[in-house]
Amino acid sequence: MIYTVTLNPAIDRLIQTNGLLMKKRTNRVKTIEYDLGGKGFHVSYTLSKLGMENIALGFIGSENQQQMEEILQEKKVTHQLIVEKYAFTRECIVLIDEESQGSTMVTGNGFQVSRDNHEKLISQLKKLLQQDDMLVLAGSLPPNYTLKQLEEIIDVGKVAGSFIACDLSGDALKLAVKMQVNFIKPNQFELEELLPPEKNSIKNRLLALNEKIPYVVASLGKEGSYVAHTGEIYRVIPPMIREVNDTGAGDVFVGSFLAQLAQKAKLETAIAYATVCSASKVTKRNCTDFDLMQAEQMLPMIKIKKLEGKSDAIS
Ligand code: TA6
Repeated sequence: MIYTVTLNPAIDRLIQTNGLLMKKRTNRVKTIEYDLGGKGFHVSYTLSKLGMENIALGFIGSENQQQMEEILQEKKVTHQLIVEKYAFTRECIVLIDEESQGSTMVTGNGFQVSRDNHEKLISQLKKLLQQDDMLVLAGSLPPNYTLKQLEEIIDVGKVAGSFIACDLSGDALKLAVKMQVNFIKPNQFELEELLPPEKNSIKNRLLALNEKIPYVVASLGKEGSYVAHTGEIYRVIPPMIREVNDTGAGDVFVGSFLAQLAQKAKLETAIAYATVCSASKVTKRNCTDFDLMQAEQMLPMIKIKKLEGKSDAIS
């Protein structure tokens, strides 16, 4: 089974403005839509869409529980969430304009998780997790949630012997690296934070991380990604597409990559599917959707090259 954990859940409020979105101007709303938010939930949605059984774990606020549950139901996300009383699940505002030239996100902070609820999550994970399972930890930590608490969660996965995938950032990501989880997906800035760029090319930084972490994906947005596994580095160039809303593209990448790994696909197949599914997501208006048929049509348009020698370049 694959378990995703969303510690800091969210409802995405997608606001499309009339005309071009501009600073120092009154931007009038054209449409408003609510969508699933929170990286772990997005990964669950992707997994389900690709036919992979999974359960979304984590927390949900009691005060707007019904709204969040309705979105989860509509998106067919199977979940076993722990309710935090008197708390509101945060809203993340995603702004796109009429021209739909990419999105801007403003994220809420989220609610504090009580000690009791953290303990409940730990016991739930201890009961559920087994060796063949995958544990996916994705998204920001709730306010005042400590690294120690995150460490306890990763520890349960370690003790169970599960495959642990982390899409985390900042100190949480550093902890995941220190604890030698199985998969991380830093972006370019996070990669620089993990290992300073002065002496290190991307390739060397990835190789250093790959000594501890079996799968390292460095995402470069429109520029594609690098993937490191068993000491080999792959440079991935995505298809050229018209960007509408890139919010959630990273989550689709993680979900489709892990779906392929869970099915024991070859690494290059996992990379290819993750790249085209996330490219398809970028062409969609909302924050979760992607189209598998459109994605598969893009398979011949991507380049995956194993890097030889010292160069980071792809020819
Ligand atoms: O990756 C997109 C997204 O999942 C949005 O839906 C939004 O809810 C946001 O990320 C939350 O990110 P955070 O890092 O704050 O957990």
